[in-house]
Amino acid sequence: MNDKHNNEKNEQLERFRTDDKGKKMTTNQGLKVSEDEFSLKAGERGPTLMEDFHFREKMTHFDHERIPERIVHARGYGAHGEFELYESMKEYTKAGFLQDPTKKTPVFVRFSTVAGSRGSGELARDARGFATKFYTEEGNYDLVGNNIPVFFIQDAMKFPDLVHALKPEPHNEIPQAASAHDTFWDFVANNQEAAHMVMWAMSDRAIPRSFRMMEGFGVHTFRFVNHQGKAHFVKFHWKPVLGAHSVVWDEAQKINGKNPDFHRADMFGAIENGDYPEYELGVQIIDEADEFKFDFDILDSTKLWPEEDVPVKIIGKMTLNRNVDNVFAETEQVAFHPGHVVPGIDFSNDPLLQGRLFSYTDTQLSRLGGPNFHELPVNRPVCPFHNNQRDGIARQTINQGQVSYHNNSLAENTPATSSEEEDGYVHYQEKVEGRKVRARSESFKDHFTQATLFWNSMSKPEKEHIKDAFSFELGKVDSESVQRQVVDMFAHVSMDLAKTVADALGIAPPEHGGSDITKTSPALSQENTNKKAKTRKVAVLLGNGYKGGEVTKALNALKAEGINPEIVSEKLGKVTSEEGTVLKADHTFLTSESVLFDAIYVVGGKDVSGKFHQETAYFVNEAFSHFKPIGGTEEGKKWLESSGKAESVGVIVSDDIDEFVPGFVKAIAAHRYWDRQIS
Ligand code: HDE
Repeated sequence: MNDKHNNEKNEQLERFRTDDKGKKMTTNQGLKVSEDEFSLKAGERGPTLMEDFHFREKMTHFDHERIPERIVHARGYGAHGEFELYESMKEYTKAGFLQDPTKKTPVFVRFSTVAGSRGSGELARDARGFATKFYTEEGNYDLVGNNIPVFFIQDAMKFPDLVHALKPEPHNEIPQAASAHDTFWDFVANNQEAAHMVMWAMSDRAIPRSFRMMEGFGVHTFRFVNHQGKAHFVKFHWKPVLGAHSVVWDEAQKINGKNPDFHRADMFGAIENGDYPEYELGVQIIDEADEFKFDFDILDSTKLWPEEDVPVKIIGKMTLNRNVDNVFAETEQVAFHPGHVVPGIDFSNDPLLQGRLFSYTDTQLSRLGGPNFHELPVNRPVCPFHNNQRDGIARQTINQGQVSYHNNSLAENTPATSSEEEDGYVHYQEKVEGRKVRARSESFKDHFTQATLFWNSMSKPEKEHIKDAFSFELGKVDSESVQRQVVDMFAHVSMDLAKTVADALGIAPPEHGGSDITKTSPALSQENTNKKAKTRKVAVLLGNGYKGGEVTKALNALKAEGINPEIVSEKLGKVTSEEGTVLKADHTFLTSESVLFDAIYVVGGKDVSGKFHQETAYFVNEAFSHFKPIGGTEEGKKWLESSGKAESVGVIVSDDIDEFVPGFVKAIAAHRYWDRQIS
């Protein structure tokens, strides 16, 4: 049993685990196998025989190993953990897992990119899924969110259109995992409600440094309902303890080539290392009486609630502390659904949410092959479940007894329903009236105010990145008409933005536009996030002939700060100091590159080749152009000085390790030096 961080869910999963190591091979029927390399043939060079049941079973199973990938969010990474509450939320909700701060709730989280296929590069410019399954004593509660707090469309009716436009184009299946193509931007220009989310998607948020450094949002407005039946509107937030950080676009594209598994490797490594990713759960709460107090409709998923207007109350923390045993069994087969709720959490009339409540079960039917996917180990609730649903493909439960209907007398009318007092789920009795209409509410018609709010809230470098992102994406669009339409559309967000992009595209600037919105929301800028050096990866460029004592001291001091230094040299194996001591290289210049690290520590050595110098120059120049912190001691310091970089911000050099380390740690925590100029 994997008893590290044991909990109810882990105990349940344990019943399904099996370890084949050290066991005798059998068929699926339990028959011991005597030969597994050769099929049964009529003579050594003869044809294979039909009666070879072992071959047939092995091949048949293999032939059916794949299931359809998720229609969106196909590329994902899952991990187990637990959620602990800081303070009881009983004033607002009767949800059992939000009552008692001493109680921990097991969770499973799956992070994902949206557009790409299952094997696509993880550094795509894209929203990220952030789906959490809470295994509560009252049943599973799924918070199926994204790392962007708003969405492209307002009504679920348009979701198939959005996804068709975003996915690779159907005539040639190009491009993979990218929105930089004609159909996506044609959709945007002709469905202008997308303006706000597109601003986020073109921002640094769409290229996170790590799943560990990414916010999560429930997006829709939900309801909290307390024991007295009083409801409040609520929005959910996950705030990463390490802060929200991103890479730069050039880096993202290179990472996709060098290590398309970069995000999952980062998560896997952090959890195995004991650097458990942590996210605080926050809620924004609006009294029902205040529903119409805002200059946007709180049912509109293209709008956020500015944190400065509706503060985020931090109510608990989730820690991810266990990697899955088997990616297919757990991460691939997990089935999330925003309709998996518990008493005390209810829906709003957001038309996007309402449509999702249909789609998620429906999609599992084709993906997981039938209606019994709730029986898969990862999906089972930790509380018992009883009802009159029966049979279906791959049913595992053996329901005993004669009765499978309600009402009945033969089983004393059980399984019995529960009253509200007995924690039966009772839908919030919102009064609803109106005519049946297919229409967009008048209150949903402003598409640009919050897009401009987002733009206004960005720091200068963040604005530059957005301009570059639009210029990149539209630069990949063939249709000049689409380029024109998009530039004209975003002129309503910012003339500065639209003009810069038009210039980059070589088309005329927009004639009309501009915005008189001046409001900002500082919480939207990643400049104002938590900044920590802990868990950052540093490449230590080391060659033979370094000062052994000094380097070991520096590495130990970095490790003491929770930083992960990894040695990069010309060859794997020993790197020998001038005293004859040895450090082991983790990577070579061939197997790694600066884009895979947060910072570079250049040491070099007295006995290095010209090639080492050349490789170091490439490594450092690239990191420097990506605004990364760079440190140098010994030969590295000299090299940084002679190349003119030592004078730049975020470049820390010293001959004294005691002085060097604190300065370098501070630089690593700063993440990037956006205003760096090549001196
Ligand atoms: Fe999803 N979405 N979605 N979505 N979504 C799916 O369900 C859908 C939306 C989100 O790791 C699918 O099991 C519709 C918003 C995540 O397994 C599917 C609409 C948000 C995941 C589906 C939306 C999300 C999905 C595909 C518009 C953020 C991955 C596979 C009405 C709040 C969950 C699956 C995982 C997955 C439908 C919009 C988040 C087809 C119809 C908004 C994180 O059911």
